[in-house]
Formats: sequence, C-alpha cells, structure tokens
Amino acid sequence: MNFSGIELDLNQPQVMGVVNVTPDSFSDGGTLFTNNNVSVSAAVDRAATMVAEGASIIDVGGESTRPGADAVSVEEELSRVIPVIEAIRERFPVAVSIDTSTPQVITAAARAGVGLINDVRALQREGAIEAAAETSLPICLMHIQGEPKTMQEAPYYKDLLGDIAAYFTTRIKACERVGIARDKLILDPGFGFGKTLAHNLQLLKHMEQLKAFDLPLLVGMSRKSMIGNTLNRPVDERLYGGLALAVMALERGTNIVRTHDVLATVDALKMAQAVLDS
Ligand code: PT1
Repeated sequence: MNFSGIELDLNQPQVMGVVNVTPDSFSDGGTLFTNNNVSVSAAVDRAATMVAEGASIIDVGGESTRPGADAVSVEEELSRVIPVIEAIRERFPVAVSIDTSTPQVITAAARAGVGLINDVRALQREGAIEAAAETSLPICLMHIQGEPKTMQEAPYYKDLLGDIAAYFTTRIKACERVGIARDKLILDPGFGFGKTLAHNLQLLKHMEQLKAFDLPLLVGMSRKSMIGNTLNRPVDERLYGGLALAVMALERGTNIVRTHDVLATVDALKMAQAVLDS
C-alpha cells in the first residue's frame, strides 16, 4: 500500500509508533508539551527514536480519544499537529498518519504530507468523509461504539463480531459512495472504544473473522486498560501484556500494530512472523 510516496509491504507486520501531541493522553500525556505549547523538537526526537527502532508509520494525534477525554477546538488541534507532521516528513523517509476526526485537520494534514488518515470515528463527523475523499489518501476506519467521553458507560453488543462487521459494512459503503476506493481502506476493531474487558478479550480471540472483508487490519492495544484490568498493572507496566496481545493479533491476520513501545513490538512481531513463515 502506498502512503504518500512511502510504499509498505502489508504482507510483513508493520509497526505504527504513537506520537501524542496532547497534554492529556492516557499513557504519555503532556510529555511533548512545555508551558502548554507543543514542543516540535521533542516530538521529532520521539519520532526519530521510533524510526530507528523499526516503526514504519508514525501516528500523530492532537486530540486524546481515551475514555472520558475532552474535545479540543479545531484551531488548537491544527496548531498541535501540523508543525509536527511537517517536521517529521522533512527529516525521515517514514509514513506519517494523522489521528483525527476533524475535516479541517484531515485537509491540512494531507497538505503537510501525511500518508494515512486514522480516524477513530471512521469519518462519521460532519464533513470528514468528503475531506478524506478529496485527499485520495489511504484511510483507517476504526470501530467505536458511542463517543470517547461516554463510550465506557454501558457498552452493549447483541453479537460482538457481527455488530462490528455490520458497522464496517456501513462505513465501507459510505466511503464508496463518495468515491473512496475500497482498496484504500484499512479496518481497526477499536480495542477499548465502547467495549468492556470481556468484549475486548473476545474481540481479539475471534478477530480473524474480520479477514472476511479482505482488507488490511490494524490494531491498537498498547498500554490499554484491557491489559491493566487483566494483570492489575499501572500504565507503565503493561509492556509484556501488550506484546502477548500483539503476537495474538498477528496470528489472527493483523497487518499493522499501533504501539507506544516500538522496539519491543518490532522484535516480538519479527519473531512470531518467522514462525508463521516457517
Ligand atoms: C486505536 C487507537 C487509535 N487507540 C487506532 N487509533 C487510541 N486506529 C487512539 C484504554 O482502555 O486502537 N486504533 N487512536 C487510544 N485510545 C484509547 C482507548 C486509549 C482505550 C486507552 C484505552 O485504556
């Protein structure tokens, strides 16, 4: 798949490193901020480390979507992410994705050189799908039930995998209706987005069912509460649990793993892939 000039072989596991430019992210919130301003050089340093560790995509986000997070203004989101995207693209031959649901941010990020639109709301925000179509870029459509602010209040599914598949069918059709080619789409089941611990575990266990769409799959489980709640570990002690989940996702057909822990994840996936290839 081509990510704005960067060609990635999705038959090999690809690792997406997370660069959060938010003051309030769940795992590394505020570390790239000083005096409430984005530190572009700190973000570039973080990206440089992740590229050296083997990340092939850097995911830049300016609005936290963790459970309970507050919204930000369009102006604030733009001022956080655009300078960081430009700086990373200037320095490294790496694909950059923009983690956003905001149409103005989609448009500006495309101009700044991103290769992938990563939207946890699967382009449901007013104007987002048209903005995304206009860019001709690949898009990651993530499943979410509800909105980040309230999604963990009472998640409910009649048929977990069936409901998520039905959602993807609807969103893929919506994309095709505005002229987005099906082969530009990547699907993400959205671990932690309107799901109980039991839902998250069942979703991973059965996620190979999503291969029926015949589209690339992306997952993000790194440091999430599904690990914390199972192991009773704080956010900074969830690496080993996260590696187990990443390997299980690979076995079930995942193509891209989104993580805060690039080096460890690259090694785990390389090792697991060697076994799958043998
Ligand atoms: C994800 C993802 C994302 N996750 C994609 N983008 C986050 N494509 C942000 C918790 O339960 O999985 N896929 N962008 C981060 N969101 C969360 C959600 C963080 C839940 C933490 C939790 O702890």
